[in-house]
Amino acid sequence: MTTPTLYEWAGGHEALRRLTEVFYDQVLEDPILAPVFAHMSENHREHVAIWLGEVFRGHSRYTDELGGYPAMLSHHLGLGLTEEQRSRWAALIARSADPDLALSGLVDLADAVRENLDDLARLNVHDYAVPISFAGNAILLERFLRHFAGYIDKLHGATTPVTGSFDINLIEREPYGVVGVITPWNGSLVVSGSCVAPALAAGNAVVLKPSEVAPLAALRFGELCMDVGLPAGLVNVVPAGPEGGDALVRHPGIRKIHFTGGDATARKVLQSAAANLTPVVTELGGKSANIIFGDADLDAAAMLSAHQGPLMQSGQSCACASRVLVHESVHDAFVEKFVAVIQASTIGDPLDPQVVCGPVISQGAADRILAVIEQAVTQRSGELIVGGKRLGGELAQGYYIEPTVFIGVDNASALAQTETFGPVVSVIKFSDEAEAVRVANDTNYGLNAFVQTTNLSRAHRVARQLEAGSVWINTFSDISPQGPYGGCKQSGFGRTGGLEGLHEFLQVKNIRIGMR
Ligand code: TXE
Repeated sequence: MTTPTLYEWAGGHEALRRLTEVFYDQVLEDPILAPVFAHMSENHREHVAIWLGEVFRGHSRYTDELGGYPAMLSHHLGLGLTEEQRSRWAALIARSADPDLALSGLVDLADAVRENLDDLARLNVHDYAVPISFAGNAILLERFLRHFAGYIDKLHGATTPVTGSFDINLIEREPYGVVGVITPWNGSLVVSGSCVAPALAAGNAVVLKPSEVAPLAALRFGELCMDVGLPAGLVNVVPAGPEGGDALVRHPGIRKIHFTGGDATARKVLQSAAANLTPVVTELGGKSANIIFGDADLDAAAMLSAHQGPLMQSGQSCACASRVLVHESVHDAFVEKFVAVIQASTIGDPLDPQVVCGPVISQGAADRILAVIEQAVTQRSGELIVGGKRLGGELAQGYYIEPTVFIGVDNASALAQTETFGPVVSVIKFSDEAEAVRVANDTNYGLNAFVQTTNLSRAHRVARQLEAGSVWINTFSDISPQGPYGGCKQSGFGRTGGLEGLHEFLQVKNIRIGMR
């Protein structure tokens, strides 16, 4: 099969082909983008054409004329998957006959990520405005690749006895085939790593669909996969919007979906996946409680709560500790230290290494967050003591929202119950351990929970009562390849990381050999 030209990929659309060419002319003159796009192969130009097509479709009056565009995407998907992907997958399975080769492939990819950490960090900044001081999360991608590479030659099954017979009863785990990974705009590399690495280690091929808001780092990752010589088609980065995501979920060639994003989208994904009964893992939002007990180290707790709360990614993280539950005996002392850390933090240009808090992702997000704040003030959900406004002055051009703190918050209020996905936290006072646990669990979400205490027995006791997939005691939500990460309740189901994360990309087969 001949590789379609850019014009063909543009669905024969002159304007889109021209847009892509103009895009390239501009990009190759840009000091930041040129290094990223200059040595992009024809194959990647297709992806950029598709990505531009999505932008084009959204902004142009050609929508009707381009009506068949999603079809082009599923054509793109269908074509590769049916003929080439399967053969490449089959090649990979054959390769797994030589685990050393597959293992070295993932290790080479981890090395390539290591060599391009600065590049990937800068693309993270361009993707979702995460401060460069925090954009180095591509190192997690590298760690996931190294960790799961180690599993490639250790994917073993089991045998079990069969009552009253000498039959051999084998339990084997096999790859699904081709899996789809859909990532959100915040932390696309971390989510990519936590899904793509175990999927490959398990012997699957992957179609990775980054968010249309933040495709750059994922595209670069796709390129690194090509650069290290992974079989073409093993990792396919398809930047597209909701339609593209839906096309991926509905595609009969996709045997498993890993979705990370909001719960509203997750419901659509599950509905679409029902068509082919495609199994889905969902990693969704949170409204995590951060419990500060009276015996906690308040200076450490204030620092952690500020960064795990409104500062890290401007609160745009599923792991944002957005409900701070403080024991009445230390409430005022803690709030004073907490506010001091927030007010001492540098807010500004995410490319400035001194900056710890950058803008939010879009005008829409800024408007939504300001509306949440205004509603909380109007409904007296709590007392606004810090922030609450959009920043002006030299930051007026950007979507900067002040880190915002409400105290005396009613946990039943929308402020405390709805994921804001912005730099807004609620402080809630409690009087005893049972009340803290009750309030912490009084949410639809269950992704993370945080506990600050110097009492180890209490830490263990409380951790077991908290309804959350991960509980962090006196530490940040330091996601690692070794630990299974994921939610309960409306924060989703399934896990990434650890053996649990690997098993998400393997299906179990029972083989019984009759011994007569
Ligand atoms: O999500 P969206 P966003 C959560 C976070 C917040 C949300 C923010 O808590 O709620 O994600 O991310 C694609 N069929 N997490 O705004 O809008 C879309 O193109 C198929 C949790 O990006 O749900 C994008 O690629 N796909 C998390 C992706 O879905 C569709 C870590 C997510 O988009 C689609 C980070 C459709 N119909 C954020 N519509 C965790 N728990 O680890 C959109 N998409």
